[in-house]
Amino acid sequence: MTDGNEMFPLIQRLDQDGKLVGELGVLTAKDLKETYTTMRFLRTFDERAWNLQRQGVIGTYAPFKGQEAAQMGAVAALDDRDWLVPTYRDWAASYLRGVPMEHALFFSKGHPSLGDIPAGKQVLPAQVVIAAQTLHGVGVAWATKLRHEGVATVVTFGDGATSQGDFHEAMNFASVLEVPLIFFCENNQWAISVPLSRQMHAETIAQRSVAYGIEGFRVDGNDYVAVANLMHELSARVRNGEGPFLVEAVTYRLGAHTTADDPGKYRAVEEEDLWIRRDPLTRLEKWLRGEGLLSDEELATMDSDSEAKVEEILATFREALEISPLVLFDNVYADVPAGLASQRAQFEARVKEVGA
Ligand SMILES: Cc1ncc(C[n+]2csc(CCOP(=O)(O)OP(=O)(O)O)c2C)c(N)n1
Repeated sequence: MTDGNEMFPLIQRLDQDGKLVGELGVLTAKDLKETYTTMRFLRTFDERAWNLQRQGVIGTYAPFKGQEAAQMGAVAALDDRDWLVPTYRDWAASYLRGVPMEHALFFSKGHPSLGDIPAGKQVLPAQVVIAAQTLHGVGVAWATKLRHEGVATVVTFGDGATSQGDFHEAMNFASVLEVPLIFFCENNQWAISVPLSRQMHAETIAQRSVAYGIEGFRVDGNDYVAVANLMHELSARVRNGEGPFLVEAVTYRLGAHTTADDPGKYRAVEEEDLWIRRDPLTRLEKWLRGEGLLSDEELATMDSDSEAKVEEILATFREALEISPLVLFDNVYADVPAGLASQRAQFEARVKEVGA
């Protein structure tokens, strides 16, 4: 049997004790401090979103706690012209690409603004159909190739997505067409309650690249330094026509799959404890402290700034909720069919009768 671990050794630069075991590479200490500040804000947001669901303010939400380094690293090397094709959990990655954080809340509410990606931002709306976006990613990357744009596209997905047919079709298409695409798998070990060991018989996801004749990589997804450096190298290579590539970022979902499930029912506390010790934030914090670049006072400031930013996001979100329920009928047809127009009229009358 193929030994995937031997073929695709885990790339790491910053170990779980926050010690450099490689080089900072293209990153500087300043980059890492900024990254940590953003990570801390994202963690604050994610935890607040969880509480908002519990308070009934938002609907189902998929937390990304634990996956910050993987998501931030995935897009670290992209510039304005590159594309990101994300899933429902990739709010950290989307945020870095210019999608306002309130979109995560819009998504949970089915709010129509969730599709309003700001003009000029090369991000697709979050995909919830597992692995469908891998094909969309191929389409985007292929289009940029046909237009000779020389840009990189990153498509993100979970480990469970690699069990779907769409993923394999996408890998095949991408390799045959040699598109400038990086398949970025956030292997967080669980597809809801199904562990990786019950998803596949191979040791690694990276080795799936072999079957499609492309290069694969396995990186410590909780190590921002390793992920960001790898993505710098690979995005330069895809822009240069050397793609596609498959990256398996080995990480862990520290929370529930979504606010609708309880991981305590399907996974061991010992496993969670192991990964809490590998928390990407703790790791970066240890390094920054070791370098004398982070103090308790700065952490306190980061936290109060993060809280203030979250409050601003919430204010924008609450304001956006003040919309007519009739928007349900907007932006579907240019010429509204008679049946739908009549439904709209009936709905409008009902809303007037009972209130929105
Ligand atoms: C085509 C399809 N089948 C099933 C589902 C239901 N579903 C939602 S999330 C999920 C698990 C996905 O796991 P993974 O790809 O590892 O991503 P993660 O949620 O861990 O980020 C499933 C099966 C879906 N959304 N789409």
